[in-house]
Amino acid sequence: MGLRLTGDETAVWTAAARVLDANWTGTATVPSPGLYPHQWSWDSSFVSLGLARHRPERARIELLSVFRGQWATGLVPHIVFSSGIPRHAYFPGPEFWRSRAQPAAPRGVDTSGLAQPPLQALAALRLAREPGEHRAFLTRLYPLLAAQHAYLERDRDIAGCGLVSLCHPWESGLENSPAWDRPLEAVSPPASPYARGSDGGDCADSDRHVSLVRSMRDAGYRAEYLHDDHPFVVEDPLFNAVFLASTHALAEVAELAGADPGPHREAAQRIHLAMLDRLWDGETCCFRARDVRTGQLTPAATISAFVPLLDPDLPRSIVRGLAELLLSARFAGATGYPVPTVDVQSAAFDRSGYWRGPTWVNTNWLVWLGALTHHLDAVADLLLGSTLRLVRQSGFREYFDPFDGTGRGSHDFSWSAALVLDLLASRRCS
Ligand code: 2M8
Repeated sequence: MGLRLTGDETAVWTAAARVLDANWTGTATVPSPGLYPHQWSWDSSFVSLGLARHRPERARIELLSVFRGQWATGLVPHIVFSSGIPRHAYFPGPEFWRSRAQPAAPRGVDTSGLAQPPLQALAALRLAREPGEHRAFLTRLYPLLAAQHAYLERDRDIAGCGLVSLCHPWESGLENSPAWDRPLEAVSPPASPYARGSDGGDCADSDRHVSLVRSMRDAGYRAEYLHDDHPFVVEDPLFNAVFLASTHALAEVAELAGADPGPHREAAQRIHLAMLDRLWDGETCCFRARDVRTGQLTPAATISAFVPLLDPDLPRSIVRGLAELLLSARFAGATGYPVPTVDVQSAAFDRSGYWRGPTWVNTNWLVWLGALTHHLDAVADLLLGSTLRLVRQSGFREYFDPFDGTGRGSHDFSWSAALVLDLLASRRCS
């Protein structure tokens, strides 16, 4: 592997690589064969980031494979369903989403009709920085990425202010985060409950989640419906910060593929300004989600607040404010295994509640990358060290108790393994 790792790190590397091999289907990597037996969009990008350090050829296949599910609108759906998996293995499955009834959806494969944080361009650029010849791959991938970004700018800037709106909590990747509690109050639960509730969240909220999918599906996932009538419309710092980082990456991918980077640079500038204008709360020194329907910023301070560190043009005073909040007794300073996904001092914090408090490897990785972007070396080292401690102690679990590091959720979780490969490999450059 060409890295200088300690014996212990080599053991962690080997174990992580083994998880990715076990979860590989031949065309893609599932997040966890038992719980999530299909391909998820942002999981797949995280996996390709790790594979880029280990098996670049497979990273290319992984990155391209999610675009099998891309719609003619440019939407990269958050789930591409694998065929041959029993219907009851995951709910809601293809029969609920009914993508094939949509003229814009692909014919040969079932998908969901939602987006997820668009990490693909960022992953493609990082792969291109690994040794090897990447031009042909990037030339093939670039138009798919450009269509994905164009869809988000055209159909999902619902407020018309330069940011993407989420139309479902699942689009955030942080399904039951307290950031969605207020906006979800506007969503009527169905008359009779659905058989779900495996996500550790409130069952009424799970019902609202499924109800939102049904409304979108019944409206043909049309942009006009989302703009005019859909009850859940929220601008999220994490999603938009990832979109911004990927838009910067897309400009570089465009250059490498011989295309014009100019429009992507302009788009990045628009997103940068809109994030500061609409999501930065100067009074509390925190980025917060904005409910577009009410115009209000949501009260919850969550891990999403720190992901805008990915913006290379973030003003220095904001970077300092975020670093202070991150290290304070509300987040990293309060726990032995940072970073908790919710302010530990808030009433909504729940140390074992899925996205309501536990530490996750992928959010640690995003904040780590943001810290590196701003040369916050002590913060980056803290995140790298605590993430490695978590997986050494508890394995590649889905998420972890932030106080004692106990592993929770599924075992052998793909992005936990993949991002640890990237963290370990980054030591090569330090
Ligand atoms: C979780 O989300 C799915 C719905 O998309 C679920 O709760 O069933 C989240 O952790 C999400 O971020 C992740 O992409 C997905 C698969 O790992 O699971």
